[in-house]
Parts: sequence; structure tokens; C-alpha cells
Amino acid sequence: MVVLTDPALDLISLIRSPKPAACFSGVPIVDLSKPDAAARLVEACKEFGFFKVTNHGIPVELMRRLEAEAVKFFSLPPVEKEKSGPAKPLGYGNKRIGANGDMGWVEYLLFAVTSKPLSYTPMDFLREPSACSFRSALKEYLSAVRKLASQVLELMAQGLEIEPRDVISKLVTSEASDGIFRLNHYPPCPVLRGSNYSLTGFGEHTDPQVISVLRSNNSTGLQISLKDGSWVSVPPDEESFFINVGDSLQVLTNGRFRSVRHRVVANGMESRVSMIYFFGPPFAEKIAPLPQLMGEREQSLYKEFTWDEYKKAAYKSRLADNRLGLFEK
Ligand code: GA4
Repeated sequence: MVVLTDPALDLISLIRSPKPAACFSGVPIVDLSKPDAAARLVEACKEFGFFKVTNHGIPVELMRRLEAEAVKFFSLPPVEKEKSGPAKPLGYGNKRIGANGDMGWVEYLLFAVTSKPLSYTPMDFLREPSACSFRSALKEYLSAVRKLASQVLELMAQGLEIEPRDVISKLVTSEASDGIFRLNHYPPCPVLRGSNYSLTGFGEHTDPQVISVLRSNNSTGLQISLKDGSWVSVPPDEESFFINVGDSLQVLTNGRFRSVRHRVVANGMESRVSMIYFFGPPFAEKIAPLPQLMGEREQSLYKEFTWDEYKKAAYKSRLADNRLGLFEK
């Protein structure tokens, strides 16, 4: 029996560890330096909605620099961090996720990011001269990951054999594109040590955007749901990026790609730090299957909607909801 000493824990659903959390060896790896990258990536998006990218050209030092800045921030006393919160939806958040009652064993910072020119909404602490190294790491990281996302989305178009090659990438790199960046810290949870329980760090959900690019430290915790509904643990790799297909890309491909359900299960032992850049389209953009991809008699599986409509609906939903369900025909 676990003794709960932290009252906040009462609110978080405790879930049993998936038996010796065997790491899944089947996560598709897309080596960007290989000629088969486009084909492999399309295959992965159809089967899993998820893949790992290697040989991406982004120095691991840059990832570590930003991670160290995040760790510095999350190590501040709660009163200091709370000056940047609560997240509504941007800013510092602790345990509360979204506005509709979801909770997780996580604290985070959420930024809105514009793509052209690249900028983000700074919280007050980031305007201080002492935050100069945080600002520069953040800007360099966002710029590098935005280039990577463009490259991945162009390869996707190539793999899908559609023209122009930037038909998907331009949705997320235009002036009005709606990006979000998230720094997550899953702290250790000493009361769970030695028990066979684990905690919901971030409950199961799909991402509403086109794609999300994730990098984490070498901690376990990320799990994805396979086509058959089973959950598997993703082996960590701090030098690579993991890409999630989001709901919008599922719609753009008329269901050929699957928006991957994922979650973070905190084992209570190690501190997990992740950084995720969510690439969304402009608010006015219609999210509908790409005409280049549709077969002769193929019908859209979805009602027509704009990103603005979808995002508004998403923010009214609970994390685990099937948000696309509302828009299916
Ligand atoms: C999931 C993907 C991103 O982390 C996020 C999340 C957002 C939030 O944390 O504020 C949401 C969630 C996410 C989807 C449903 C709503 C909104 C929490 C929530 C319950 C930043 C996003 O864009 O959607």
C-alpha cells in the first residue's frame, strides 16, 4: 500500500506500472542522411503516427544548453516560478493541465511561438538581463527545430508523392502559423520509491497540431499507443528527436496518417525534462484533406473546419477526449 503524503497526489490518478516496463524495440527510426528517409517516414506515420529522427544535424550541445536552462528555472523556489503563472494557457503551470480539470505529476512552461519572424512570448523573468543565456538557447533551439520540421514535412510530401513539396511545411512556417513550445519537468516522487505504482505525468492524449517535435533527457516515461490500443514505452534517446503526427495531419491526409495517442508515466525515480515544439497552422487555415492526395471518388472523412475552430474546441475538451470525433462525418 502506498502512503500518500502529498495532498496533490490525491488528485492524480495512480496507475499500476505496466509490468517491467519493457522498452519497445519497434519505434521506427528515420535516418535523415539516407535516401530512403521519405519512404520510411511515410510508412511510420501510417503505422504509428510516430517516429524517431537521427542524423538531423542539430548539435546535442544546443539541446543540453536549453535543458540546463530549463532545469535552472524549475529549481527555483515555487514563489519565483509562480510569478510566471498560472498558465492560462501560456506561462508556468504546476500539476494542472489545461482548464478542464486534468492533472499530472508535471510542471511546465508554455510559450506561443511565431514562425516568421521567429519569436516567442517572453514571461517577465525572461526579460531580465540574467536570463540572457536562456533567451539565446531558446531562440537558437526554436530556429533549429523549425528548420528540422520543415525538412521533415517536405520529405513527407515527397514520400506521399505530392507537389509542391512545401504543401505541408508552408502551413507551419508561414507568418501567421500558430506554434507552441513547451518545457516539461516531471520531478521525482520519493513516496513511490520501492512501490510497484507509477504516476500519471501527462495523461493520454493526441496533439491537435500538424506535427510535434520532442526531445527529452535520457529518462524513460514516454509511451505511445499502438493500432491495437496497447501501450508501449519509448526507449529514451537524448540525441534524437521524436516526431508525433497530430490531429491536423491526420485530417490533411484523410486518415492515411494516424495522430498518435501518447502519455507520460512518471516512475517517481528520475527527473524527466522534455521540450516539445508544436507546429500548428495559421488560425484562418482550412484543415481539410489535401486535394493532391485524394483518390478519384474519395470523400473527406471530416467536416470542414478552420484551425481556429479546432483549437477552440480542443481547449474546451479534456486531455483524453477524442477531439477529432466532433469533426468526423
Ligand atoms: C496537448 C498538446 C500540447 O501540449 C497543448 C496542450 C494543451 C495545454 O496543455 O494547454 C491542452 C492539450 C494540448 C489538448 C486539450 C486541451 C489543451 C490541454 C487540454 C486539456 C499545449 C495543446 O496545444 O493541446
